[in-house]
Amino acid sequence: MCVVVLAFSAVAGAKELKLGLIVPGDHAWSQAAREMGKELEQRTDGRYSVTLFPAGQLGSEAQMLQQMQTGALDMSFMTVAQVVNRVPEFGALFAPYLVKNEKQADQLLRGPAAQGLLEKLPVKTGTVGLGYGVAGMRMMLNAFPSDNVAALEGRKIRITPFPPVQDFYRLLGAVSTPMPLTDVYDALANGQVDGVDADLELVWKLRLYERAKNLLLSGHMMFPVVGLVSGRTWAGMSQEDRDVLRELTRKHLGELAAYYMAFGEKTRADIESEGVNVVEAGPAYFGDKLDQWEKIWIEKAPVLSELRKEAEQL
Ligand code: 3HB
Repeated sequence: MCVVVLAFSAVAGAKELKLGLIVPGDHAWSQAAREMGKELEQRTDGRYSVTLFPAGQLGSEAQMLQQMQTGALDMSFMTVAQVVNRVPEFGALFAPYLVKNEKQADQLLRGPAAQGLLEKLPVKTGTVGLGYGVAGMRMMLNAFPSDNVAALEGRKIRITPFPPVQDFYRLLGAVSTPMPLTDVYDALANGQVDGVDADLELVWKLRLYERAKNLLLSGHMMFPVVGLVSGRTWAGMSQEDRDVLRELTRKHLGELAAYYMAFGEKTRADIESEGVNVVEAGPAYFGDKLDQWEKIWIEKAPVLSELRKEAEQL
């Protein structure tokens, strides 16, 4: 009898958290969300479970942010790119060559300036930012030889549409073309774009290398993800459950950096063996464009100077 009552009460109090992502189910962010959900269920004795909606099943990130505001969606692992559209200060995290690799990106995201930015989210977005993770460093995959920055002039480049990246490509003289991840392969195939701003995971998992053969390993920006929970969902949780959700989100997002460091090493060779011409590039490739970008963004996002100082210590 006692067992029956306990089992009943566990089910009656169970809450399913809906978590949306724009990335495909096999992307590392989706894996991290899945692992977080499993551990959350164990740690809360089944009071909470997580159901994933990957690949933009619930709409764009802008739509998911709205759904979290109304409480229709509980959680998202979302690009910080989307957050910049609501809170421009976050744009500072996309400063070119702020960090050298995913490991440094992760360290900087744990520091005071980046953590301080999370405090702006409840008022500006109606969500609570639990913690950050990374994607692979940004690079370009082009259908034209791009050994020299001048080669980018007038080219149509697929970008994730948000101001820091729009400014970057405008300064390079390229025509930036916003487009969801799912459309990129076809757009490269039919010439709608000449190149993409992307990371190695996308180039590999979306098989973009089949359609463009010049990989510019520039590592020009980090590309963080933030774990968000709806303010309404948060309000209905006990302090103990909130602490567990925060801890586990930070843990699983925090493991992404090590994953990408290893993934980058291996995948570069895999892509080269598919006949792709790989060229490495650093800040010198972009000449004075980087200073121009910095002048614009130090005004729009003054936290950039703190981030640069913290990055120097890494
Ligand atoms: C993107 O290029 O828009 C993107 C890349 C990711 C994850 C999410 C968005 O690795």
